[in-house]
Amino acid sequence: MNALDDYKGQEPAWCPGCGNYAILQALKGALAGLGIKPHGVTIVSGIGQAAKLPHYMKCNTFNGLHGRALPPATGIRLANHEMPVIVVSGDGDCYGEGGNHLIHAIRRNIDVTLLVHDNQIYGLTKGQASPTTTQGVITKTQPFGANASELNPISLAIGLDCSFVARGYAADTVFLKSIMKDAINHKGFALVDILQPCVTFNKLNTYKWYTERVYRLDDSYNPYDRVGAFKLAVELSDKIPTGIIYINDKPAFEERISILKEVPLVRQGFSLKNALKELDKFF
Ligand SMILES: Cc1ncc(C[n+]2csc(CCOP(=O)(O)OP(=O)(O)O)c2C)c(N)n1
Ligand SMILES: [Mg+2]
Repeated sequence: MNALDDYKGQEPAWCPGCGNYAILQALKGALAGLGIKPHGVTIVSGIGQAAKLPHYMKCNTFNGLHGRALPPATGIRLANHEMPVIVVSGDGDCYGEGGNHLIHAIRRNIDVTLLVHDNQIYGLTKGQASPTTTQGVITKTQPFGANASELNPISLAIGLDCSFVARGYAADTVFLKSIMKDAINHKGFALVDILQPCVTFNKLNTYKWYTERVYRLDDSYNPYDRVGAFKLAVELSDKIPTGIIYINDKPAFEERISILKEVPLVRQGFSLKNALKELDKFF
């Protein structure tokens, strides 16, 4: 069993009280609990406060462009599909700038785990509205209130028939850790939208606000029922369900590529002669 300290990276520079600390702790706990060693996992991110998480971990990491974590994660996974790949993103990074990549990664069903720190605000750039900011909320750049209606990532993912869709809450760290373990173990694309209080820039969705609304789905809930999951996702109520909301066990992208059936690309031999022969066919 690994100790949480095995994954310890640089000292986090997040604000005191930020929900990101609990998410970092849950992720270390999930990896340790699954027996995944630091050298046996890759964490990929883009730009934002959430996207700094790989700096605070010791493992293989790739920190790319804003909204662009999923393309390198796809490449890493295709090069070595024996290594778990985790993408860490923010609500702006993933649902805004990276929205197009998200849609197509879900469609491909690439076997990566996507953790979205959803603080319903752009944190790094100091408090502009993100795609999940509640309509009407006043921000620095929208003094008359966020104009557009908020995006519902859970119903979007179920609509795209995403293979695994879950919601966690940073302050319910024990449950979040168990959701992360299930998401990492799942074969296929797994989205975990994590409600993350931003103590500095989001004065609406506070710890108190979430704690009054969040509840855990229990064993009587069936995540394999797509219509039921969709209903749960779009139902407007004062209560916010957390847990695994939807599962569709279907073949992952890697399983549908014949050349990946035997060994990962990284362990397949490369012959320049054969490559040049194949290239010749184009001329
Ligand atoms: C192409 C591009 N557009 C805009 C920015 C500026 N920018 C950096 S982070 C960010 C928003 C991050 O918000 P989110 O993903 O929600 O992460 P948080 O900081 O809230 O964790 C923006 C707009 C950028 N770096 N690159
Ligand atoms: Mg954010």
